[in-house]
Amino acid sequence: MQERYYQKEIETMPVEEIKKLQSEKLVKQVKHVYENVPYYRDLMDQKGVTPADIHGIEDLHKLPFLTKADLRDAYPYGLLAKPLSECVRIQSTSGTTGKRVVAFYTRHDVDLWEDCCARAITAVGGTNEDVCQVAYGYGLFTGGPGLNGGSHKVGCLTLPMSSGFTERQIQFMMDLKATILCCTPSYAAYIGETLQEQGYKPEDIPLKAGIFGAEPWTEEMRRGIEQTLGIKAYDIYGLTETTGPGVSFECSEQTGMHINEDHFLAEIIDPDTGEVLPEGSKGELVFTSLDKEAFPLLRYRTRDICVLSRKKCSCGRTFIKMTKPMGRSDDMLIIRGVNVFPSQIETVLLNEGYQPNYQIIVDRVGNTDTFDVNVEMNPDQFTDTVSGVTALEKSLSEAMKTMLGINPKVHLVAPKSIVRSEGKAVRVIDKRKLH
Ligand code: DLL
Repeated sequence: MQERYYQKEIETMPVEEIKKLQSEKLVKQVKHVYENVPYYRDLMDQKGVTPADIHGIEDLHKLPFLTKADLRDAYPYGLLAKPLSECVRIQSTSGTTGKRVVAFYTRHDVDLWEDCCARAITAVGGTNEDVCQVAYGYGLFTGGPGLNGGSHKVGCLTLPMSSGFTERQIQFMMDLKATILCCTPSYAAYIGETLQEQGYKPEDIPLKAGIFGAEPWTEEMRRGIEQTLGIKAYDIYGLTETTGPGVSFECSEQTGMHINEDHFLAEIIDPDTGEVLPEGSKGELVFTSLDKEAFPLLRYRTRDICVLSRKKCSCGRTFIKMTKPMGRSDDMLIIRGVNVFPSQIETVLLNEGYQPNYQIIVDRVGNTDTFDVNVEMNPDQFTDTVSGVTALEKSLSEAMKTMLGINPKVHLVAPKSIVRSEGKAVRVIDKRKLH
């Protein structure tokens, strides 16, 4: 595939020029924030730093961090840097615990966000000849609106399906010959499963590419979706606080996501000490939005753990790349003292020939953690004898022990008995209430 760019000059800009641009934007942004947001002014004053101390990106480390707790404290208007009369949109996080985070956008902010999504769609080969089916949720969640806006900018025929109503998704996909599918990877897998059940083979499906993100997914899951749908599956990352999807996106190399560095300045820190780590280190991703007007963020701690790399990319883009988030510094499970990432369980399931339809249930009885994993059987196992199923459960539990260091109790359950998600899958039920 010939590499396409939405804004070639920016996306392939020499690194030194990107850094210069970032420095200029940072100086302006810090001034804008200090002058317009009392909450930030207080944080900066407490740290003894003023806009006069910030001359470029080399001074970034002088600024205080901002956390989700700050966003909640300042809810709803405390971090607003523009009058409401200049804001045209709000979006909100998909979080179900605590107070929601609301993000505000001026027209300029929506525009830059949609540019980022347009870059992602173009990077997977999207043009005005494509039919782009957006099956992320629409509404307060940023997935639908972001990719919808990007798809318009590219000039694709946009199918604003939102998530759910899978039969209807499939009917539109087939009748209107959708070529690009945008949704969560778990929903893409479910759509693939449903298509298969209806007797469609990969070559019957008009799709050529998928843009999947908003939740962790593994390389194994990518391969599964690619095979079932007969497409290339690309990752996309973002968070409501920094606009939404499109903060970073995958290119033809499919080896990590390019961060839109003209808008977002990335750092990796040690989540325990806050120390900035050198390129190539694994740590918590921190973003500074360089030119967002209404809801600018300086050094926002995402809690996502990943690695950054400036290794030359064959696609020609010069933007730094981030790996898939490898977990979150705050949702990693600690079970009987062992760190467990749900993505590790997913990897084992796919390696052992199961579908990634599972649920982890953690509880505490007395002082001991219980660790159960419900996994859907493959349809051919469903007819097995009880002793056969017990043997399969034991062997899966052993495979998980090799990966994690501890044995979960595995329960094979009937195919399709774990509730399918139309948005982000609920993989973990932690009944311990440790937070
Ligand atoms: O999930 C924005 C989005 C929509 C991204 C559509 C991609 C596609 P939030 O609901 O605020 O925003 O959740 C943000 O989701 O901090 C990550 O932990 C996780 N996340 C987002 N993209 C990925 C990804 C949207 N590609 C939080 N891989 C982030 C793994 C992801 N985790």
